[in-house]
Amino acid sequence: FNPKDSKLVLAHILFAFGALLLGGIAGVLQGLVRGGMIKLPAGIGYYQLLTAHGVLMALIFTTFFIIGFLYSGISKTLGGELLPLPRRLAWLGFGLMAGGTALGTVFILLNKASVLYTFYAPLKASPYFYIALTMVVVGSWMSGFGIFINYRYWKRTHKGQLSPLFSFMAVITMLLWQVATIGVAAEVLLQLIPWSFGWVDTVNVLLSRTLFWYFGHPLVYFWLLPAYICWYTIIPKVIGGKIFSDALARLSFILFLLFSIPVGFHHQLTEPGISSFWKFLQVILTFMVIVPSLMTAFSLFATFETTGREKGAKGLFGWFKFLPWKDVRFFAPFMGMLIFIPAGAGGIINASNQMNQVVHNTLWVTGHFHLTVATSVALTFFGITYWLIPAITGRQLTQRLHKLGIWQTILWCVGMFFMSGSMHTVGLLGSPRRTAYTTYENHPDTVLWMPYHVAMAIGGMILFVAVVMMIYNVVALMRSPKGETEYPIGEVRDASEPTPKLFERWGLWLGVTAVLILVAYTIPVAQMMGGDTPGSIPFVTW
Ligand code: HAS
Repeated sequence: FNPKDSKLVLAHILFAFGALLLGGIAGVLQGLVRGGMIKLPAGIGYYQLLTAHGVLMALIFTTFFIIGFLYSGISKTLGGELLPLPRRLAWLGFGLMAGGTALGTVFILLNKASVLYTFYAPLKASPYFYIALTMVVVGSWMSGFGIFINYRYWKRTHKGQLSPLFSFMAVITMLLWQVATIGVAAEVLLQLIPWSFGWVDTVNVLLSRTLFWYFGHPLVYFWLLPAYICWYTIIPKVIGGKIFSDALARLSFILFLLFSIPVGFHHQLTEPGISSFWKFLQVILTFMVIVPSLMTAFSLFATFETTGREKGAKGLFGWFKFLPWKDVRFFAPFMGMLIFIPAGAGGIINASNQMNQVVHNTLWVTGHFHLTVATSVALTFFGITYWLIPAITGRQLTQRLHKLGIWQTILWCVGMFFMSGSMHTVGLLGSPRRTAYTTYENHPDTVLWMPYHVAMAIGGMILFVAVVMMIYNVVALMRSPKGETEYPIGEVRDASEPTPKLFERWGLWLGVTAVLILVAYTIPVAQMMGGDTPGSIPFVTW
């Protein structure tokens, strides 16, 4: 691996795990507070810790890891090293993001930004928190531009050739991110910063939430797609097989680009001010974005089965025995896939308007995203880490590390079973999310919730041990004996269909994406800006 690229990738990955540790500490503490098991000293607040947990885990750990991983794959698949300009842009991005993270964390710890990871208005943070977020987003744009430049250069120098699957997927992931972050950038720059500095007195709350969710839903696919990159391109190689279909994989990523943005209203189904027609339209589009995940599930089963059969598996499920259960590069992402089945089913429940009325703003939703991002995605990222660090630093992934990784994965799943399981159950009993410890004056309905809150805290403690173990494993990876570890990128099965050239017509896909966004958002946003939202008194100006 090119040493300059190795440094760049490693910086991102290690920063990500630093954020995971801090976010984990904040996470376990807020869980214990919520469960009524501890009281915080020195005036530290529950919401302060919850903000630190959400920001560091969901926004910082993920973004740094993803950019590091994507750059590693770009370097590997587009000629063995990065071009100088993309590498410089990535370092600039890293610097901006790291500076933004440090600034934001300081303001959260000072209790000047206890606004949770969604920073909804009218909760107001210090302007410097929003500036910190801007630095993170602008930094990530720099890194995205670097990936686009490297990809374009490769396409120009390899006329008529299909780009490597990994690089195609990395480009879609970053395109999705750049288009999505326009929403949050508009919210922060045009609304929250002027308002928090006191330059304007009011903020259009509905518009700010809409801009947030325009970004917030594709954000979850920005987390998911790198995990899918691993499932599509890395896992086939790790299990000794081949990629089932290059065309299917690319099509599923294109569908994510098209359908993951114009769906933000499914987070706002209970909000007044958006007419049911636009909510309905966005719910339909949400059901469209489930399709590429179903395609992914199909493709994975096909890969497992064809590989197993080539190795001699018989019967309907005989291939199961041929999977490499003792290989952490497979085991951790596989547990992520397995858990993505109930996690995805939960998402479909959330998206169904009537059922959303039951689960919205309850702990069910918290349970949902701890299965999706905090298990399916996180375990896949951990699975990647086990080979990525030794591959780029010239070390070995030893048997001991495989074992440690497998135990870490099991511990994570056990912790998550207790935590997310009780969140889902107590959510259905009505327990709200984002609420500090309270006995609700011993209201009889709420007394039932308490044992679940305690089970959540116990699950949280197990997960915290698993976080510490993961950090230990990262340190162990950095110190493992010198040697070689493969960067496992799969090849496509010979029998698969050729990939249509159309799939690389970027102008076309970006154009369709823009049209879908305009259809889904123009009228409702115009209504919000004009103060003419459904249900409002006509001609009222806000
Ligand atoms: Fe979600 C809320 C709908 C997926 C994350 N979601 C959230 C929030 C987060 C989040 C963070 O419609 C909370 C935001 C907040 O703070 O308020 N979500 C969906 C839907 C999907 C979905 C329809 N979510 C995700 C993913 C996330 C994520 C992925 C992170 C990475 N979500 C919602 C809705 C809300 C919501 C509403 C708002 C709720 C409210 O009211 O506030 C879909 O994309 C899910 C599709 C997935 C599948 C599963 C496919 C399975 C696969 C695995 C195959 C396994 C194999 C191995 C092959 C259909 C690919 C098996 C092997 C064997 C041997 C068995």
